[in-house]
Parts: sequence; structure tokens; C-alpha cells
Amino acid sequence: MGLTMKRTLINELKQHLGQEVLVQGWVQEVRNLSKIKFVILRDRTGDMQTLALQTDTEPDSFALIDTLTKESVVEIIGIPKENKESRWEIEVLIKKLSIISMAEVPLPTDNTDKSQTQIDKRLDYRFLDVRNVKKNAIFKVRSKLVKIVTNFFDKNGFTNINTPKMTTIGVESGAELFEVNYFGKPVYLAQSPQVYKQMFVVGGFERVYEIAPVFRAEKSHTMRHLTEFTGVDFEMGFIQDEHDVMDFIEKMVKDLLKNVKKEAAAELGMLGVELSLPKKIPRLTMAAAKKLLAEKGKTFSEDADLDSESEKLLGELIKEKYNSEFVFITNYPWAVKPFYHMKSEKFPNTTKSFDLLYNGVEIASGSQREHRVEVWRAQAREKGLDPATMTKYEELFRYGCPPHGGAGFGLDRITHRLLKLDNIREAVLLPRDPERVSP
Ligand code: AMO
Repeated sequence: MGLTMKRTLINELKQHLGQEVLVQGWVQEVRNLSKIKFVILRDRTGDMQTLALQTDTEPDSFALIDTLTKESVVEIIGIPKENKESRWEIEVLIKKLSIISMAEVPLPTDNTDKSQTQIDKRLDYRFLDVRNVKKNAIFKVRSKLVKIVTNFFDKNGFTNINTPKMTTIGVESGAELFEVNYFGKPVYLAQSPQVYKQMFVVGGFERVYEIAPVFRAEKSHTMRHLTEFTGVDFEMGFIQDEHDVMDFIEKMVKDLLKNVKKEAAAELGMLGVELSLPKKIPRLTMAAAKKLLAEKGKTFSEDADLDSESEKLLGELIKEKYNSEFVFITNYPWAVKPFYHMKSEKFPNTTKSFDLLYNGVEIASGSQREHRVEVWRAQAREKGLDPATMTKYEELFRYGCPPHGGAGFGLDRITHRLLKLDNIREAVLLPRDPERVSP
């Protein structure tokens, strides 16, 4: 059955009212009122109601509906009709129904909107979980974000690069490395593409970006940390200072929000998310941010980093004061940033660095890099690192290196904040954390 008919997707049915169509998908729900039976069907474009009537549906198909289990895959030949009273506005009158793949009972998880299944179990059966249209929508939005950001890099003269994820180089202070046995030799999973992105700015591309996994052996049990996440990293040459990088990010964020609002309107609507477009993103030095926090009774030493609680509070204060969901916090203390950041002359003991907070959570961090080899060596030593152990990094600054800077975003963090999800794991298909490495 159906072999000679072309499949019609659920969101195309409007164009086929009154004509015989073939629809295929998963059974979301069956309601049997004896003379009339409803099958809610779902495909990649959404869900809809189909109905079987004793008078119109082939008797074998009518009987088969009684045996249908939830999440089975079926195909239906039927006629789409308008029904203004139904929430779908269109329903398909079933002529013939056949089962392609019957789902076993019971299902291991409940993937309906009313589900009480805990997140751990849902993640164990993620392929069932994301059949739910709302869960699915999160990943449609995420997919759009990648597309939009890729276009933006492309339009701005960036070259997409792929850098190794097994490496001997780790330069992110505070982020631990996962060791891998590489034919008996220890190597590490990349904790960032930092050195490589700088390498190919120096390699003459000037502007490079990479969207790829990043590994962090951190035993953090929070709603925003993972041990593997997707980094959106970029690096640009011939900058004046770190403000050029922030200017670029500001344009990128505006473009991202404007386009996702347009291109993922249906998904955002389904998830109840209203996006407001950013205007000017305020830039506050860390010292100024600490002053704001002090007014609310949160005090920090000059050298301290912000904790997640103060980032959240800062998010609220910025919203109040500047009516902005975004803020750049600039000039982090040298003590809390990696050695490769350029130090600031204007603000002593700080680096030409910034973090971007979105609704009170850090979604990106970046800086101007130190490209003067003597200064670079001195800064490494100051942080207790031996430049002789990083010759492949050091060489980048010895054979013609323009001033440069860049930043790294967490794609999972962007999705998490943009959709106001309570847990970063909701924004990742198969999250990795200290307890989870499967499936
Ligand atoms: P950083 O270590 O701040 O900077 O990471 C950049 C961005 O990656 C995201 N992120 C994480 N997301 C989920 N789980 C984690 N454990 C996690 N750690 C970080 C955050 C963060 O802002 N090389 C620099 C970037 C640069 O300067 O270009 C770096 O890796 O969104």
C-alpha cells in the first residue's frame, strides 16, 4: 500500500483539502468511541488528528485501530478536510490504515506533555523524548542558531576550520583535561580550540571559526555545566583592541536574535518564548560590576571572579538599570584569566578580556591575546607555566603575528538562556556530565 503514492507531510495538508493523500508517522494517541475512532498522528512537521468512521473506513483498517499501540509507525490513506472546531483545523478521514512498525508496550517513558518521567530517565530514552513536539522544537531552534551564526561568520569573511580534538595542548586555566590513551602515550581531549584558532589567524586566514565539541573534566553538578559541550569559537586578526571583538559579538547577537525570531517563530511560539531584540549591549568593567553588587550587599576582593549567584544578581541589576538582557563584563582580574590574554594598560592588574552574560549567565568569554612573544613568555612564567613546554604555541608569535582576539560561546548555554530552560541538559540531545556518559 502507498507504494505509488507520494507522501504528504502534515504541514502540507492544507494544500490538499478534499484530495486523497498518503500520510506517515508515529501514533501519538488513539481514542476509540466505537463508531468513530481518532488517531493522533505525528511526523517531523507536527501532529494532527485523523479519524476513522465505520461508514467510510475500510473494515480491516477500522478493526486494526483497536490493536494500535502508542508510538507505532503507521501509514494512512485518507482525505484531509477542514474542521474549524478542531484545534488542528484540518483532520484526515481515514480510508485505509496499515502498521509499518508496532511499538512495544509499555513504553519506557511517557513523552506526552503531561509526562511525570524524571529527566534522567528521559535522557536514557532521548529518542523517545524528542518525539514530543515541544522537546523537538528546542533542537529545531538550536539547529537554526547554528545555521544563522554560520551564515553570519560567512558573511563577515570568516573561514570555517576543523581542529583536532585529541591534542597535547591545554591552555585554559581552571579547566581540567581528560586523558586518552593514544597508542600507549597520554594525550588529551581538547579543552578548547584556543591555540589552533590563533594558529590559523596567523596562518593567513585572519578570521576563523569552529563549531565543535569541547571537553572539560570538571566535576561540576550544576544546571549550566557539562563535561562535553559545543563551542562556537572564533578568532580575528588585525584588531585595535578587545572592543573590536565585542563590537563583532554585538552585531552577531543582534543578527542571531533577529533571525531566530523570524525563522523559528513557530517553535518559539510552541515553547512560549518571546524574544526581545537587544539594542546597545552595555559594557561594564569588572570593578564597576563589583561596585553595583556591593550596593546590594555582595562584596568581592579586587582579584576575585564572580560566582554564579552574583552573575544572576548582576543580570537582574543590568535589566533594571539598562533594560538589557545582555551585558559585557570587561577587564577581568589577571588572577582569574588565562595567561594568553593581553594585560590592560588602562586598568592595572586586569586583562583585555570580557565575558558576555545573557539573563545572568555567562554565555561567552573572550579577549585580545598577547602576541608579543617576550611578553607572552613572561606572562606564562608569571602563571607558573614553562614556555619550553609550549613551543608549538610560542612559535605562532615568532614568524609574523598580527594583533588578534576572539571569543568562545557555549552553544548549549545560548540555547539554554534563549529558551529560558531550567537545565542546560534540556538543550543538549545527549548531555555528558560527571554521572552521565551513556547512551
Ligand atoms: P571559557 O573557558 O570561558 O573560554 O569557555 C567559553 C564558553 O564556553 C561555555 N562553557 C561551558 N558550557 C557548558 N559547560 C561547561 N563546563 C562550560 N565551560 C565553558 C561558556 C563559556 O563562556 N578559549 C576561551 C574562549 C576565548 O577566549 O576565545 C575559553 O575556552 O559559555
